Amino acid sequence: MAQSHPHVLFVALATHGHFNPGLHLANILSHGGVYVTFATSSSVRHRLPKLPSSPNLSFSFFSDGQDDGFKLGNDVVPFLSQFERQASIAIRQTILKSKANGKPFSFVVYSLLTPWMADVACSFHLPSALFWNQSAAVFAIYYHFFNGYKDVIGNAFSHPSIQIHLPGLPLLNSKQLPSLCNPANSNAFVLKLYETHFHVIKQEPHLKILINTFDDLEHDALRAISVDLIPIGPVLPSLSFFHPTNSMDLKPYIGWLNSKPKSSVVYVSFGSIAAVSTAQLEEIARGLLDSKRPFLWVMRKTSDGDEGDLVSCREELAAKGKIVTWCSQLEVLLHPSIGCFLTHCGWNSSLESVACGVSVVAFPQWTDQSTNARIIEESSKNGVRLRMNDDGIVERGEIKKCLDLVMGDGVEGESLRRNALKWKDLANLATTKGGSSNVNVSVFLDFVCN
Ligand code: BUP
Repeated sequence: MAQSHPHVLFVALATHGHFNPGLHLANILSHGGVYVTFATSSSVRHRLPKLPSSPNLSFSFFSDGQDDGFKLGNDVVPFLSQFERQASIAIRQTILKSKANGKPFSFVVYSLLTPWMADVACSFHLPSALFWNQSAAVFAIYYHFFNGYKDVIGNAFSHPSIQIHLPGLPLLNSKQLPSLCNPANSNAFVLKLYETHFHVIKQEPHLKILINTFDDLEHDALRAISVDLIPIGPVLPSLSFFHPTNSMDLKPYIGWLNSKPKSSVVYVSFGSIAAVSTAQLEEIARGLLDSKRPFLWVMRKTSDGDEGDLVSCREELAAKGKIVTWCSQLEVLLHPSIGCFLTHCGWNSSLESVACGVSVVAFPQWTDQSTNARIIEESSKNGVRLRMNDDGIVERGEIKKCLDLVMGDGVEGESLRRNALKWKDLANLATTKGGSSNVNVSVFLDFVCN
C-alpha cells in the first residue's frame, strides 16, 4: 500500500565529492513525489551547489566541529571520525524529532563513507539504501578486495609490472586500482569504512544500492559481481539550469571565458581534497604556459597555504590564464570556450566531463581516481592519461604533449572529442524520461513509496 507521506532522510558526508551528488540525488527524489530531508554538517551550508528549487526538499544541519569554516588537511581521519561521532548522535535526534513533529521518516538513503548509518536506520526500524557515489568498477574492485582477493590485489602493488585478473573485470595493474588497496600506504581508517559497507551488503543481500553511473558507460562493471547495483547517473540537475547563458550573475571567470574562442581554454582542477606537491605544481604551470593555450585553473587554499604562492611563475600565469580558488564547475564545463579538462579524475569531475561532452587529460592522485582514469582512457576513450617519470612527477613536456594531443587537429584528438560528444548524448539519454537511469530512479521511488 502506498504511504501517504513518504519521507526520506538523506545523509551525506560533508565533502564536495559526497554532498554534491547526494544533494543532486535528494533533489531528484524530492521532485519525484517524496519529501526529503538532507542531513549533513552545518559547514556545508555555505558550500551548497546551486540547485533548482524544490518545495519537498529541506535541510537538517548539525555541527561536526567545522562550523567556523571547513578545513580538511591531508589527514582525513580526524575529520571522518569526528563526523561519524557527531552525525550519528545528531541524526538520531533528527529522527526522533521528525516523529514528534508528525512527519516521521519512512526511508533512509546514506552515501559512501557513512556505513554506520545502516545501524542507525536499523535501530529505528527504517529501511535504507546505499548511494554509492563512485564508479561501478571501483565497487567491483572493493567487493573482490573484501571477498578473498586482498592478496592478489596487494601483489599487484608489490609488482607494478604485472596485471591481475579479478572476476568480471578487465586485466588491471597497480596504477588502475584504488590506492587504498595498496598495503604499503593504505589508510586503515578509511579502508575500514569501505569494509563496513561490504559487511552490511553481505548481511543485507536485498539492500538497494544506487550507483552514480549509467548502464552504457559501465555495462560490464555493473555486471562484474553478483551484487545488484542500480545505476541512476549521472546524478546531476538539469544541465540547462547551469548553462552559463542562463546565469543571473556574471561571475568574473565566466566573463573571462566569454572573451575566449570556442574550445580554446584548458580547465584545470584537482578537486576539493587532493593537493599536489610544489614540484608538481611548478611542472603543471610550466606545461600550461608551454602549451600556449588560455587556461582557467582552480588553485585552492590548502592547509599548506595558497598553492598559487608556491609557483615561481605566478605573474606569467596570471597574464596568460585565469586563476580562481573556486568556480561553479558545471557552469565552466558547459561553457563553449572550454576545450579540455585537466582533472584529478574525482568521480564527480569524471562524470561531469562526460555529461558536458568535454574531453579529458587525466591526472589521478589517489583513492578511486586511478580506476576512473582507466575508464576515461581505455573504456569511454574520451581522454588520455598523463605518465609520471621515475620520481613520480608528471613533467611539463608530458603535460604539453597531452594537451596538444587532446586539443590539437590530429586524428587522435578528433577521435577523443568525438567520443566525448557521444558520451554526452548517451548520458543525456540515460537521464531523460524513459532512459535507463531515469527508469531506475522511478522504480526506486515506487519502492520507497510502497
Ligand atoms: Br575544486 C571544485 N568547483 O572549484 P570530485 C569542485 N567543484 O563545483 P573531490 C566545483 O566539487 P573525491 C570547484 O563540480 C564536483 O561536483 C565539482 O568532486 C565540484 O572530487 C565536486 O570530482 C568535486 O569527486 O572528491 O572533491 O576531490 O576525493 O571523492 O574524488
